[in-house]
Amino acid sequence: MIQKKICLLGASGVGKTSLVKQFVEGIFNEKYLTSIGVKVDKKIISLAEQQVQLMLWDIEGQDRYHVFQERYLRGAAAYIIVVDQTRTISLRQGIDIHTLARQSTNCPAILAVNKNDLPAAWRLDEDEYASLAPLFDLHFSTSAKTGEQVEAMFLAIAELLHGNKKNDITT
Ligand SMILES: Nc1nc2c(ncn2[C@@H]2O[C@H](COP(=O)(O)OP(=O)(O)OP(=O)(O)O)[C@@H](O)[C@H]2O)c(=O)[nH]1
Ligand SMILES: [Mg+2]
Repeated sequence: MIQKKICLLGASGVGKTSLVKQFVEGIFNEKYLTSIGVKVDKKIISLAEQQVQLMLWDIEGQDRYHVFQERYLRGAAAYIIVVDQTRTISLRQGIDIHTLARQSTNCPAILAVNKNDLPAAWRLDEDEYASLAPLFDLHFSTSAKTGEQVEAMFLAIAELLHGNKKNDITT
């Protein structure tokens, strides 16, 4: 079976851990327990022709120590930049992290605007959207709480990576 490493990146508290938990376990927790280091979860996705095992690298918020641990990206087939629609600054932080990540990998990048069950503190106007959209291969409006677009996002990523032999991890 092929394996694909996918990193979740973004500022603290945007919902990286919650997205993985919702996708892998179908659980959501209101309590905030900040991540330290990295935790890897696995889930098998069945595509039409074959199964893909996603290895989800849930990484601590990159604003924590003001350093970007690019070594976490080694071997990644894709990364998800998670931003929080209730906090405007998280978009700027997400784009900064994306810029840094681009210095070490050219793999597909996905934007997840999370917490879509809560009122939005910001919305992109047409010009902003036009400049942001080309930076990402896919983008989603997710909720780790309701599960909206969570499975759809990981499925779309698996499909995008399917057939892309680069960065396959074989066991
Ligand atoms: N309403 C709502 N709350 C969310 C959502 N996603 C995460 N949260 C809450 O936001 C807080 C932070 O979520 P985490 O998943 O721990 O965020 P994180 O990005 O992993 O944070 P760090 O590990 O510190 O980088 C928690 O209290 C979650 O319950 C969501 O989609 N909707
Ligand atoms: Mg976390």
